[in-house]
Amino acid sequence: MPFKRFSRRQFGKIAGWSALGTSVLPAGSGLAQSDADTAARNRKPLPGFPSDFLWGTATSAYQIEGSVHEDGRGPSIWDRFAEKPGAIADNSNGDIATDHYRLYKQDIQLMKTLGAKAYRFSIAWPRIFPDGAGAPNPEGLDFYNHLVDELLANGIQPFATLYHWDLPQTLQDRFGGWTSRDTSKAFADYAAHVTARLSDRVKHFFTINECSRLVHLGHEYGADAPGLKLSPSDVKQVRHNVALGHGLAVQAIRANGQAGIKVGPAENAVSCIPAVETPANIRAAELATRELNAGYLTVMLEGKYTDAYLAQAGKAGPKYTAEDLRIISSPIDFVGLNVYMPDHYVVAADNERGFTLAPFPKSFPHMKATWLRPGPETMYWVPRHVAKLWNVKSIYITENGTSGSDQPAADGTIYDVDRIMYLRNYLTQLQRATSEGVPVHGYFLWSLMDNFEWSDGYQERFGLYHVDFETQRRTPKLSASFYRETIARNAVA
Ligand code: GBH
Repeated sequence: MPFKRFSRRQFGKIAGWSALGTSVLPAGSGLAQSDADTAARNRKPLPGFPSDFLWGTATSAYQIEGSVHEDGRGPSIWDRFAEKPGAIADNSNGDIATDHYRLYKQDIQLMKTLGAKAYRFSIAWPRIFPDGAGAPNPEGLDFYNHLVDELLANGIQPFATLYHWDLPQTLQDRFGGWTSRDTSKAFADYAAHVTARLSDRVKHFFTINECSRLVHLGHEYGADAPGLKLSPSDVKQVRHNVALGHGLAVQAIRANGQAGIKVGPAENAVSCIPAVETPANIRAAELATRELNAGYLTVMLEGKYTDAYLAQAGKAGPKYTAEDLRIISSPIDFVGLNVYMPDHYVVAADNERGFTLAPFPKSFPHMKATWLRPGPETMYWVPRHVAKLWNVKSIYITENGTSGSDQPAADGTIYDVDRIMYLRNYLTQLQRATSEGVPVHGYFLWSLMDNFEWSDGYQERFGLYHVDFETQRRTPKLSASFYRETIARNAVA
C-alpha cells in the first residue's frame, strides 16, 4: 500500500493535480479498493487479440537490400550522405546491407518460421525511376514483382511503403529534393507507376514513412540524408511539401490502383501519455497530441493547420493554397503508426494550451539506443488518441521494436530477454487497446532482422534474427521464439 506513505496533499502534488487547482481524489479515496480491483484483474488471463489480427514484421529497402548498383538502380540521397566522413557512426553504408536483394527467398522463409502473415517492406524509388522521374526502369520493378509473388506463394500479405527515405539523388540535385513541391509531384508520379503495376497483388500501400523524422533529422539537424540544416521557415516548407507529397500520392494510388486497395501514411506520431490517468490529464494528452502533430497527422486528417501552429510559426509559416490542404487531407483508409517510445508525459494545466509537458528526469531508463525510452503505455495511448481525436476506423502498428546488445551466450544463443521484456510489455498494452475496441488491425514488428540503422550504421541491432554482416548468416534470437509463440497463441506469450 505505497499510497499510505503520502499525505493527500503530497500525493496530489506528485500526481500533478495541484497544477489543476482542484483535487481529483474523491472523499474517502477508495484507493485500497481500487488496488484490490487491480490485483483481481491481474489474476485473470488477459484476453487474446481479435481473431483476424494481422501479425507481421517490417523492414525498409535501403536498410536491407544492398545491391545498390544492380539492375539499373540510380543513386539515392542515402548513398550520397553515407559518403560524408562522420555521417555514419561506423563509416558504413547500405551497399551490401543484409544482401536481401539476393537473399529475399530465404528471408521470406524466416517470416514463415515465425508464423507471420504479413510483411511491410519499402520500395526503393531509385530502382523504379533511377533519375527520380522520366524513364522508368522495368528491371527495378521486377525485383518487387518477384518479392510479392514469393510472399503470396508463402501465404504472407505484402504491405508496401512507397517512401522510406531513399530519395533519388537526381531529385535532390535538380530541385533541392523536398524543399521543392516538384518532388511532391514526382513522388505522386512514381506512386502511380508502382500501384498500376503491383496493385493486382499488393492491396495495402503506405505513402511516406515517418514524415517528421525525414523533415527534422534530414532537413533541420542534418543527422539524416540529405544532411541539411535549414532555417525554421524552410523546415516548415519542407514539412508542408512532404505532407503534400503524401496527399498527392494518396490520389495517385486511388486513380491507378485496382478497386479495393487501401492506402494510408506510416507516421511516428508525437506520443503524449497522461502522466497519471485522470480524465483531465487524458483530455490534456489528447490536446497535446493534436497540437504536437499539427504539421503531420492533424493536417492530414483535419485538412487544416491548427491556429496555434500557424500563430507560433508567424512569418516563418509554410506557404500553401486551400487546394493544397484539400489534397493533403485526401481520405485515407487507415493510419499506420510507428510506436517506439513516449515522447511526452502530459499533465493538465490551467494555461493557454491546456497542458504541461513533464520534463524527463535524468533517471528515466533507456534501451540500448539512448533515445529509446521504454514506456509500454505509449502503445495503448497513441492508437487510442488517434482513433478518438479523428474518428479513425482502422489502424496498423507499422513498427515497434528495440535494439539490444545481443551478445551470444556460452551456448551460442542470443538470450535477448531485454527485447522480450520490451515487446511483452508493449504488446500487453496493445492488447489493452484492442480489448477496449481501439481499432488496431495489425502489428508489424521492427525488425525481421538486424540491418543498416541509418546514421548508427550496423551498431544498433533491431532484428528478431541476428545477422552476421560478414557471412550474411541469419540466426534467430530468443525473441524470435517469443514472437512465434505470441503469433501462435494470438495473445502475449
Ligand atoms: C524508425 O524510426 C524507422 O522507421 C526505421 O527505419 C528505423 O530503423 C527504426 O525506427 C529504428 O530506429 O536524433 O538520436 O535522438 C524510429 C523513430 C525517431 C528513432 C527519431 C530515432 C531520433 C534519434 N526515430 N529518433 S536521435
